[in-house]
Amino acid sequence: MEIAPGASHLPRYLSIEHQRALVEQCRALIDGPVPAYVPVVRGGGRMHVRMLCLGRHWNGKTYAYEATRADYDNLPAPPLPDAFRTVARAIARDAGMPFEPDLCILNFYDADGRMGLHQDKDESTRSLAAGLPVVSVSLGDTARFLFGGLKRREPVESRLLESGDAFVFGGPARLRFHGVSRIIPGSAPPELELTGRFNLTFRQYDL
Ligand SMILES: O=C(O)CCC(=O)C(=O)O
Repeated sequence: MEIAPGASHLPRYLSIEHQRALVEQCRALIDGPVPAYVPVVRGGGRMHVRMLCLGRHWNGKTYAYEATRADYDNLPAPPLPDAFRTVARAIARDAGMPFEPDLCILNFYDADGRMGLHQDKDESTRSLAAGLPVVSVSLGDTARFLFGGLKRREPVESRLLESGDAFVFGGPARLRFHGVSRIIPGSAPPELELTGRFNLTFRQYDL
């Protein structure tokens, strides 16, 4: 369902079995050999999520992508799992967007998790100019997702992203401001046995 030119919300995109499988992979990854961490960003503030970048690392101090986590522990970013790449490609195709994802930012939100309004604009100039999308997958607790305009001061729409939903923004919507104002604790499907929310945002760094 297109909610604005270039932006689509695909509610209940993933079956519960598919969600369970992805949640298992997310759990293993965030507590694996290269664990998720809470980034401290340029201004010194701590983010309100645990983050793990796959395929390429996003450095919260420089806002640049790199192979190793120079802002934290210098460990290499783990590869993007094939199962993740496959689902992201399928979502983009169903939203009518060309996409060959090469990185994913995996965020874990606990009951107090949130993310301020921001633009995703650290991918390559060519990728941004081509409007290659950001593809987002939500798992677990529902999030109140904020979707604004191309300028911070433009009006912001609030929309609930539930477990299994996909959200895509590319083309003219690629640089729209977005964020998460709150998590609704206890709203995850019981089959997932998950307290909190995983969000996967896929991007294609370059053409
Ligand atoms: O958790 C979400 O739905 C949004 C995540 C996000 O904005 C980001 O990773 O840039």
